[in-house]
Amino acid sequence: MSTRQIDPNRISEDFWREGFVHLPAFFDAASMDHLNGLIENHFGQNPAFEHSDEFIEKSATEVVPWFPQREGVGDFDEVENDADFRAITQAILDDGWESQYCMVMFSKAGTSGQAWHQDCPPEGSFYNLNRLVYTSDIVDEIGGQVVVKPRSHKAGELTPGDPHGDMAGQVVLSPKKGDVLFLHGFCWHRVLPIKRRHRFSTNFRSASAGAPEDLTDICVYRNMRFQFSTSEVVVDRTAANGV
Ligand SMILES: O=C(O)CCC(=O)C(=O)O
Ligand SMILES: [Fe+2]
Repeated sequence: MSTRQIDPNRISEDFWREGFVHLPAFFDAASMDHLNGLIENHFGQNPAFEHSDEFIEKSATEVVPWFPQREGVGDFDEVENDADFRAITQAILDDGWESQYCMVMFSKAGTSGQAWHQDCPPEGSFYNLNRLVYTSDIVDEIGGQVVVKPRSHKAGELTPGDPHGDMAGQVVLSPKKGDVLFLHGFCWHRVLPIKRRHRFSTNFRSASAGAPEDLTDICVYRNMRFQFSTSEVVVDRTAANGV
């Protein structure tokens, strides 16, 4: 039985108003330490980047993904199957929602984090729900804070502009070990540069009923739309950017 005091409907209301909800101390430290150890082991200290140089340069995004469940690592299932975690997801996405995958994202010290983006094009009727779990603290000395623009999930396409520039109204979040961040895929967000050590987040991505599997294949940045499956810039937005 869970000892958490949560009201999934209230959380869902906050989520739909703001485009995100940050829930502190949701998972206990011992299970987070266990997952964090697996992640550290998997990546070692210096993993290779899988993306092309063009992507890294244009997107100003440097992350290395890992899909543990696809490799038969079952330890992450406990988070995914947590009853409260699922109840909140159900309240937000309603019947028919599905888990897409569990993706750990690794960033090395000295890398640029992630530029402003939307995980999928906002003109479609489907969207992804990021369910980000933090297995270690995101602290100012290390960097890698998550920046969100509240209510932007209803504001249409991310505006062109400086990929990493500050935006009016932005909120900087520093999730701690065991925190969960529910984040709408249309909500404008970025990750600040990683100054020291390395940084992880683990995303139990899900989507509403009927969403296609390749929903997040095209990501919207301030200077382009990028398609991961083909490694192509499908829309160049630099003219609109004035850059
Ligand atoms: O790593 C994070 O904290 C945010 C990652 C992100 O942009 C996403 O999961 O869509
Ligand atoms: Fe994202």
